[in-house]
Amino acid sequence: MSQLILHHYPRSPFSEKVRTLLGFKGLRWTSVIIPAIMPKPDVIALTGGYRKTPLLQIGADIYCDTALIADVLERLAPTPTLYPAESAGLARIQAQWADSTLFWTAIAYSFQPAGLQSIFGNLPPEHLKAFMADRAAFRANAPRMRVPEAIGALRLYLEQLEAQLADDRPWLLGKATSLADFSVYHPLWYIRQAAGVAGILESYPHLTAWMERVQALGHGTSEKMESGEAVALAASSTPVSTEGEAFLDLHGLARGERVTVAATDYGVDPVEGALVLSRPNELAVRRVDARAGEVVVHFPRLGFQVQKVE
Ligand SMILES: N[C@@H](CCC(=O)N[C@@H](CS)C(=O)NCC(=O)O)C(=O)O
Repeated sequence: MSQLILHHYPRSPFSEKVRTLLGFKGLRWTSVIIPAIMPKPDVIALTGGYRKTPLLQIGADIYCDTALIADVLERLAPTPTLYPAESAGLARIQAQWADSTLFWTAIAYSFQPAGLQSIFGNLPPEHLKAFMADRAAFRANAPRMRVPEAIGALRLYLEQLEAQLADDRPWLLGKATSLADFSVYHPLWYIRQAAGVAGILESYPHLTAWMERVQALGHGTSEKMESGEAVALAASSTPVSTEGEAFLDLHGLARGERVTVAATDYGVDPVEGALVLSRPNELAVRRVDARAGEVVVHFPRLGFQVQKVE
């Protein structure tokens, strides 16, 4: 199996989603810790602009966004599956809801003063200020909730999730684990980090027992690498060939045309390159970086937009 390099940092909920996916699949991986705020020169050398966390690197192929990373891990290690036949569609839909709606509700809820104190209490005030300034720019388009709305919405969501587990099923969609478990888990894991406001979870016994089950899947086995080494590894690797792949054209673009690809929700920094892959669920651009060399940067189709560079 190719070397799986996860670029992440400990407190990142979407990174926790992927760490737990790696545990579920029992994979060995390489851990590169990246900064939580800009500047991130080694991340940008690899992606060409995309700055969200986490990234999966396999040689000179860089996979952005955890929806795609989940699919890549499924391709590489199909068992145990994230998409059980009886609930694959539902798993993707519940995961998409959790990665957007539940996630932003959990963030707004956790950023109450008592939650902030638990998460950032040990940070010097200037670091907290730098973090908040970074996120204000990053979140330009993200939904914003105030605390009372976040509390109200979170209670309802937790009740709904508790009801989903009330028949003593082990996993959200039944007997089999699915992607839904990992996407619902990471926002609730973040609330747990916000210890001062995490008590809300204790009113939901099925949900807390389910969280223990997800946590028990672990994080697989990892070894550390410095980010500069990961950039050098990209430079000395060749991206996987995309020749001969069917090319789904929805934009009036030919293979190899210069485009930008950017997220449509938040963290919308564009990545420019030649469009070399256009699958129903995945896009990729090839770019040449002064430090990382020739890399192919991959994105899921959902949540991203492609624009021709004139
Ligand atoms: N849709 C993205 C969301 C990723 C995301 O929002 N990650 C957060 C951290 S958990 C982030 O990028 N924060 C800013 C940063 O790390 O620079 C995914 O599934 O990977």
